[in-house]
Amino acid sequence: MIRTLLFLCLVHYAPAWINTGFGVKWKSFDDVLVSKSFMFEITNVYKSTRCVLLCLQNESCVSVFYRRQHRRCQFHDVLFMSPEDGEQENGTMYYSLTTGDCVPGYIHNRLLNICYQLHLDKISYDDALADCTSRGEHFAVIDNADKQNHVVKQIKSSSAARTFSYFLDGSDAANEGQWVFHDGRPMTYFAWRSGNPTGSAGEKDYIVASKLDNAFLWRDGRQTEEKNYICQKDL
Ligand SMILES: [Ca+2]
Repeated sequence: MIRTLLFLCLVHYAPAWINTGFGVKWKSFDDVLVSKSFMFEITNVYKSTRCVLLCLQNESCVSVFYRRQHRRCQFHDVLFMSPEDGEQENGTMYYSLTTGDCVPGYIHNRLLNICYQLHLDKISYDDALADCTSRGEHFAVIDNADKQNHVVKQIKSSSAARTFSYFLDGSDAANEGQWVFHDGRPMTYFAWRSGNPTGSAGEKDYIVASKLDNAFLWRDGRQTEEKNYICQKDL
């Protein structure tokens, strides 16, 4: 779904504040207000560009709403993927923030230095990985609790995304119990669901962030399973 959203115009920011970057107005988000889980809100802002500039100043900020009639900026650390996730309010302008090599349409958490996309089509591990690598990407690398918490919050922020489970980077196919990322780096952080991993040698060698309990904790999954997936673009 995210790939189908249209971009309207670029709003340039003061280059003294950050090296590269811009806000992208998501045309699909006209007249949409998301009132939940915002980071913070300020009042008495007269232009939406001011909201974009303020969002750029905070590395946690991924998207911002300018509520014109209230002259307020509403900052978020997630990207809202669907108008159905918000309420309708005339005059609200929505911007997503990307910088550097993270292209529009991706979720860019500058604080965590990750750039990624959720893919809401359910396909096999091999096909999902092939889709990521076709763009020079890999499955999302979750190597600390902050990234896990952020990605879970991002998934939960979308009414469509939160109904799925996702392939993430990491495998113990080469050596059972020795989990490594795509580049061979040993994994040291895990967000296993209770009782996982469950696989024995040669089976369940891949990581799935499971929708069970709406927690998106991990289980070890099989290569033949069909799941949704998250691709990450290196910056
Ligand atoms: Ca295994």
